[in-house]
Amino acid sequence: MFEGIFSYSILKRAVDKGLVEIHLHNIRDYAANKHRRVDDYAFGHGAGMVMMIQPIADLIEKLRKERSYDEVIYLSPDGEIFGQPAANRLSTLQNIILLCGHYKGIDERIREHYITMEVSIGDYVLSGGELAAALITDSVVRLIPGVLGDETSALSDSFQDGLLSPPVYTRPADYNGWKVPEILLSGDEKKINEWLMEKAIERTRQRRPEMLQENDNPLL
Ligand code: 6GU
Repeated sequence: MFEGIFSYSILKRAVDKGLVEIHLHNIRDYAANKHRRVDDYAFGHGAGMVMMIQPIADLIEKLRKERSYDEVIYLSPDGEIFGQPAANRLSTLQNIILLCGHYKGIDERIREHYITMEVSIGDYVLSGGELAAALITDSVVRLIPGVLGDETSALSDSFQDGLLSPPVYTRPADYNGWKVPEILLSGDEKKINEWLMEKAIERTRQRRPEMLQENDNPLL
């Protein structure tokens, strides 16, 4: 599931440039039984399988001998909803583990003894944590200095200043009568920046009004 995602575009470039290392581990490779089973029936519940402690514990113990980890993150719908502030913080760390849950979840003792942070990507249920792990990886890696060509572009992303992005345009300035706003062609940088900020605020007010209320946006 991950190989395609990590083999293209910005993630691939980041890996090729040596700016990040991404290691994939298959929990099944750590199963102690010959059928490579990593799940078992839940104690005290009818339905659903639970991921066993031993393969996960062995993998985490092995990794912790190789390097120290700043966070061991469990991807689960009960986690804290992931957002840009968490992406920013994770991008400053050295090493993190992303553990993908499956089935009904992982044995609670793994959460108690190894997990330092639980993350969800939204209020819907996925069949496993892999898509969430890929999404988090993308959002974190692109913030590592040197990963994006234009150093400033991560800072001007939607959300980075608590606002949605203003509209953008490129050539031609007139496409069969559909015109680019005059001000963007004026060359007046101050006026242009004021216009962009106004449009960002207007778009945020129309589409995500709650963002203007949140966290005392210093720009407003
Ligand atoms: Cl991180 N995992 C699963 N299985 N479902 C989710 C999720 C994670 N975040 C939202 N739904």
